[in-house]
Amino acid sequence: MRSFLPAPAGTVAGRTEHSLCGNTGYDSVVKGYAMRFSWSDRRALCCCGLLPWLVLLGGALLQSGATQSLEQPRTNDRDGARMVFVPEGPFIMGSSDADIAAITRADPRSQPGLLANERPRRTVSLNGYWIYKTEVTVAQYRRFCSETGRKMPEPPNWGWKDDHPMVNVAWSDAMAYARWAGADLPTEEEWEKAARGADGRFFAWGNTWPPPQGVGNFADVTTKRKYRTWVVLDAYDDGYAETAPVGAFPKGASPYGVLDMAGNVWEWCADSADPQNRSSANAQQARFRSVRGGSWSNYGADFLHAARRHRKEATERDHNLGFRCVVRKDAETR
Ligand SMILES: [Ca+2]
Ligand SMILES: [Ca+2]
Repeated sequence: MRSFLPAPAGTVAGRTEHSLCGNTGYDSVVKGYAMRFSWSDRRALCCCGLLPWLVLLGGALLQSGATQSLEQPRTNDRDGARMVFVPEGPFIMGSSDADIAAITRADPRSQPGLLANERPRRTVSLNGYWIYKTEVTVAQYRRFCSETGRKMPEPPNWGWKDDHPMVNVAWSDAMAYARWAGADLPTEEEWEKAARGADGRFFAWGNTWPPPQGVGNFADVTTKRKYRTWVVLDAYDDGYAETAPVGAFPKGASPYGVLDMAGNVWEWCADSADPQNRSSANAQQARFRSVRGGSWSNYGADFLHAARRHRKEATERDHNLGFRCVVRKDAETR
């Protein structure tokens, strides 16, 4: 029987997951508005004399600044990565004790003690930024190596596959790539907002656990066929034993249309994760760095919910750990 997590505190009362456009994607919403004005529609509007009013309305929106937050998706010319825009404004970050209890109830295999560092649940406001729609791929990283003379790391045991996420990279490798691409690694705040939107949902896809089929690449029955002693999601089959091609699960898109924010590979963030050194984000000497999102080797709600905070030694290279980049709107005007 499928269990459903209660709506987190702070969710707008009376709205369903669907009304919060969980799987439609931010860019799709923008495109949806554009599609309504076909040429035939425009002719009809002209005939009715509405066009001048539309022009006036557009001018008023521009003057009010209302359109400034609706930045279009764009491509990073450096590496060809597709990026979606996360508009400025507040979102709900972290977990309350009640949230942690709800996750543990929905998935009794969860370890609530590991989630204590997500507290408190709070409102955080960020400036606008673009984030890569998918994890950086093997092909993109290979090109970076080719142009900079950097050596590719050892491949995972399934070999390098061009459209799969890059793995086996240390934090400094990921940061070097981001700089080469004219970008940065996301902060934990940027990563979490891109994953769960502004409505305080637990997972990128909403509040449903176990996950609906097709929302991401996790430790599943396909994984179990290859790694027979592993614990997996017994009723979930995504078809991939290890990594999957990036962006293969559009049903799991975050409210902004960002893909694989749960599963496929963990993602390096910019932040220091030294327990005594949390405030010095980006400190080059940090021994530990934050990683977010879980991977193809995780099966639990405790690992796959969007607020999960995990860390790795910055020099560690792992077959389930990659990254994606951000480009900040304020960085473009400097
Ligand atoms: Ca899988
Ligand atoms: Ca991921």
